[in-house]
Amino acid sequence: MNITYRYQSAREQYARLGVDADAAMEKLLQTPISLHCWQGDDVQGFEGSACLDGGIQATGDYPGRAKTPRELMADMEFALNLIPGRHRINLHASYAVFTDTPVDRDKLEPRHFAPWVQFAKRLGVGIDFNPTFFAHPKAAKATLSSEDEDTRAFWIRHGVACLRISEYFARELGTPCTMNIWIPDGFKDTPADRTAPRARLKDSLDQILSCGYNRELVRVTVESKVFGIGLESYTVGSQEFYLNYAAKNNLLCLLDSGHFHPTEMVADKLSSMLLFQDQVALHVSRPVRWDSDHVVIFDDTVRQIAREIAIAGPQRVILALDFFDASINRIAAWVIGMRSMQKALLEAYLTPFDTLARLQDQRDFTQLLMLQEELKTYPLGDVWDYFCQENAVPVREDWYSKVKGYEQDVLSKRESQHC
Ligand code: RNT
Ligand code: ZN
Repeated sequence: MNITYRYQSAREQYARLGVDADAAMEKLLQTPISLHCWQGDDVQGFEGSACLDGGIQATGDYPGRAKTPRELMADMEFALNLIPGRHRINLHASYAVFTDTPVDRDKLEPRHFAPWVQFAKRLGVGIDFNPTFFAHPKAAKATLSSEDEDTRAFWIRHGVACLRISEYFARELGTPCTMNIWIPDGFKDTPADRTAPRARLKDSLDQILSCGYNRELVRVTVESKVFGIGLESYTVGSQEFYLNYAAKNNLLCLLDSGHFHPTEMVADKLSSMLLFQDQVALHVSRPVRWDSDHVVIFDDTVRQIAREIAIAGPQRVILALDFFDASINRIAAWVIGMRSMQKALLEAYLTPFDTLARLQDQRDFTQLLMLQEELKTYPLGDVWDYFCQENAVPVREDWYSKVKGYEQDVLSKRESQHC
């Protein structure tokens, strides 16, 4: 049936609930999501590193991994063309492009990211950034919390270098850069001293931030984690550590949906955090039994997160995805993750919150439960299809044949190689 016709019918059904479907689609256009480059190459980067460490892991050996800047950029562009709306891209320091002699991470300069700026300018997107505190010989034991002063100084220099690069992105592209700090430091077994590593992390962050960066251009976020592989008993950068550090230093917290105890809901944290902070940043991910970084799908966790974003207003939540699945077509992984997040946001923007909140205030929990359940079968898909059509991207599963074509023409011709 005709997409426009279906949309008109859906629009009427939502209007009866007091929901404006046109406004919901407009809001969705105003909700950029930062597309993480690292799904395209299993978090390998361009430094020739063979294996991932730091307690994170990409499993699978699907052919066609991007191995060069040119390939990764082409793949990201291909994916972005199948995702409605204008988004951002999210880079790691390990994706520096060396045209002359490579330098170590503490010597990185803006010029090493010039090709990314050119790429972002051509696509009309902003760039977000992440220092890379893993997959490096000096990260084998610890980074910003290291007991070895030379190692710690190296990573502090890396943090400062990344602030300069983030300023450069923001200046060049005319949009603030979110720079997210995540470190893998922690212990496999019960630590003797929980305090000293955290005190060193605090001091390292103080030193990085005191370099005098431009806070208008760069929004620093700090990402906590409850555990990682080989770091089961203790992580230095815990939630309490960063919540307090961010509050004291006027930074933002970044919540990754895979970084909490399995029954904790990130969605439930947003309303509390946003009463005390202007903004919160998110890494939307999908943990399956552990922080496995599966592709984001339209599940209850993501739908609840989307609801909180809709209630708070999209400008208060800095949204990025974070997953790396090497067992499926990597471009499809990006497209599925982004489109699923967008569907969840659209559903949230189409929800009659005022009515639901009134029922809650009236303590009419029967009607509230009834309406929440009935809403689940409202014609979200009709609005979504129309949104895709209007934004000139394939409707429903039509995007998949394009990815398959690209796989045949481009990805399958790449040499296979995995660690
Ligand atoms: C790791 C963190 C971190 C990384 C990326 C690559 O558990 O989630 O954000 O996934 O920076
Ligand atoms: Zn993350």
